This record gives sequence, structure tokens and C-alpha cells, in this order.
Amino acid sequence: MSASGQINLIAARHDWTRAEVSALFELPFPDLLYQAQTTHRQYFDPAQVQVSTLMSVKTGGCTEDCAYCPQSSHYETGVGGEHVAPLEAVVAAAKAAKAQGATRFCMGAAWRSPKARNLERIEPMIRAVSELGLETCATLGMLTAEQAKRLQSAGLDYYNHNIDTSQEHYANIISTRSFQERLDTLEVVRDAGLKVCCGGILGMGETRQDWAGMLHTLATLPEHPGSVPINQLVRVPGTPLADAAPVDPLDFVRVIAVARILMPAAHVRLSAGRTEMSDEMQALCFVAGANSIFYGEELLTTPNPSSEKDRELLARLGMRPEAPPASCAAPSKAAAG
Ligand code: SAM
Ligand code: DTB
Ligand code: SF4
Repeated sequence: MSASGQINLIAARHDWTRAEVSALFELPFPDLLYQAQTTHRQYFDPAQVQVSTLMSVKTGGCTEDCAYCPQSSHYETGVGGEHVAPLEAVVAAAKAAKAQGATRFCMGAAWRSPKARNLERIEPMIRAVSELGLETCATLGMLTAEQAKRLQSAGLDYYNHNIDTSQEHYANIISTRSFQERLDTLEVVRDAGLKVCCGGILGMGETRQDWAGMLHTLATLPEHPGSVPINQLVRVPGTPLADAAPVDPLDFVRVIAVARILMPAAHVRLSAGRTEMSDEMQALCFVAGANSIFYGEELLTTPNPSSEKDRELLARLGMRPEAPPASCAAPSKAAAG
């Protein structure tokens, strides 16, 4: 509180140094959580959680070699290459997600980058989901500037494109596209006026320094991402990372807390891997500043906790889903709702 009695808002900074980020990781756990929760309360209601539902609209058969991914055609995971989902199936899934309480619907496709004919299939999906009064998100791989603009014109709100890990560790995980190419897509997405959803995965053999590096990259982008998904690796048999060592749950909480401190206005999403997390660990993540989850029985190809279980967890914690943003109540968006 200032001398005048006003609360001083902790300002969002874009000039974090790598040393400052590393120092946050070295704080005693109670000090780190106190700082994260203090920051969180200045920007958000700590009892609210943003709720997103995922749908895989084109599954498997991907040319890329991302070592974590069950959808890569480089690995035998039992996930076959499918065609693009029909529009009606997407609309039905989006309606069901809305009825369950989701406010954002994220459509994922296993592409390195979409072709023109692919985007022609995706655009009507975005329009239809937007018309239902849901926020829209898509994750389709690398984009050109023109493609990003087209998606924006179709009504897309967010584009998900993860850096996945630190610049240093990246080449150990993916060889078919570079860290710089990820950053280039983030730039065209921002320039098209889309909101960025960008985060990474923990549990791919990285160190604490890699977590600091990944979060430093995110926090020093020209704008902080609107959403920061922090995934715990889902270890899928057949992928090179199937037997990776699990992350210490308290370290996972540390990463959430540091993300919250560095990017105070972002929705930090407790993303993949929740089926392996205890209720207590998830509760600690919320205390550390996580305020978004994926909701619904499936992520893209792997399971997620049931909606019922999540509702119970939120109720036990006295927490509740965040209301949709005002933009979603606009007549054009709500028309078909
Ligand atoms: N093909 C596009 C791309 O790579 O940007 C979009 C879909 S891709 C499946 C979206 C993100 O899902 C990846 O960037 C990665 O962070 C996450 N992901 C994929 N497999 C995962 C796994 N096994 N565990 C945790 N996260 C995973
Ligand atoms: C993100 O960061 N996590 C989601 C979403 N963005 C697209 C994907 C998680 C995928 C987990 C593995 C699967 O279900 O295939
Ligand atoms: Fe393909 Fe995306 Fe999976 Fe990489 S993460 S293999 S680009 S679907």
C-alpha cells in the first residue's frame, strides 16, 4: 500500500534478466508462493479458473519428429493419421463443451503448417464456434503472415503455438523445425492481431536452468502471451520420451509460480498431465497462480480428468469457472448460441 492508501499494482515487466528469473527459482518455496499469490491477487480473482476445451480436428500422421508427441508419424504409438473432422462434429463438440461450462474451444491439428486447402476447412469451424459465443483458439502449426490474417478474419481469438522448452534444450527434442521458426510464427500471429497462447512442457529431461530459459523467453516477448499453458509431459509408449523421469511435483508448482510472477496478467494454464497429478498438487498450482485448465475427458489423443471430477475438485477448493469475456456475449457471437 502507498502512503496515499492506494494499492500499488505490480507492473508487468518485459525486461526480466535471465539471472532474475533463475533467482526466483532459488527462493524458499514459501517466499516464492507468497510472491506469486500476491501478484496473482492484483490481476485476478484467485477463486476463478478459466476453462478451455480441446478438440483434435485432424489427428496423427504428422511429419514432425517432436519427441513427446503421439501424433508424429516418426513413432509407433497406435495413433493413426486421420482426415480433417467434419464441421458438424466440431460444432456438436463445441456445443457440448459450452453446455459443460467451457468458455474457450481450442481446435488442434497435427500439421507442421497448414496448406491452403487445410485452412479452407478450418475457417468455417472457427466461424461456427465463434457464433456459439465461445472464445476460439486454434493450434495448426507454423503460419505465414497471410494465413494468420485469414484466421483472424474468420473470428479466431487465440493461436496456440508453444516454444515447448528452452532454446538450449529444444534441439534435443525436435529436429524438423527450429526454435527460431516457433518465434517467427508467434510474430506473425501477434501482427495479425491474434492473442498468443504459448507455453511448454515439463518432464523432457530438462534442468531448472531450462525452465528459467523457457520462461525468460516467454516473459521477454514483445507482448506477454495472453495464455501460458504449462504441460506436464504425458509419457506415451512408442515416443522417445516414453520413459522420461517424472518431474518433482513441487518443481512443477515452482514453474507455475515463476510464470505467474513474470507474466502477471496472463492466464497460466495447468495443462496436460493432470490425470497424473494429485488434487493436492493441483490445489498448490492454483495457489501458485495457475488460473486456467483444460476441461473435458480428452486432450488431443490422451485422457484428461472427467468433467465431474474437475467440478468436484473446484467445489472442494471453493473455486469456480470464470465467466466468458464480454466480447463473447456480443450479438454476432451469441446469435447461434
Ligand atoms: N502441430 C501443432 C504444433 O505442434 O504446434 C499443433 C498441435 S501440438 C499437439 C500442440 C502442443 O501440444 C505441442 O506444442 C506440445 O506442447 C503439446 N503436446 C503434444 N504432445 C504432448 C505430450 N505428450 N505431453 C504434453 N504436451 C504435449
Ligand atoms: C497445449 O499446450 N497443450 C495442449 C494444447 N496446447 C494443444 C495439447 C496437449 C496434448 C497432450 C497429448 C495429447 O493428448 O495428444
Ligand atoms: Fe506434429 Fe505438433 Fe505433434 Fe510436433 S507437436 S509431431 S508438429 S502434431
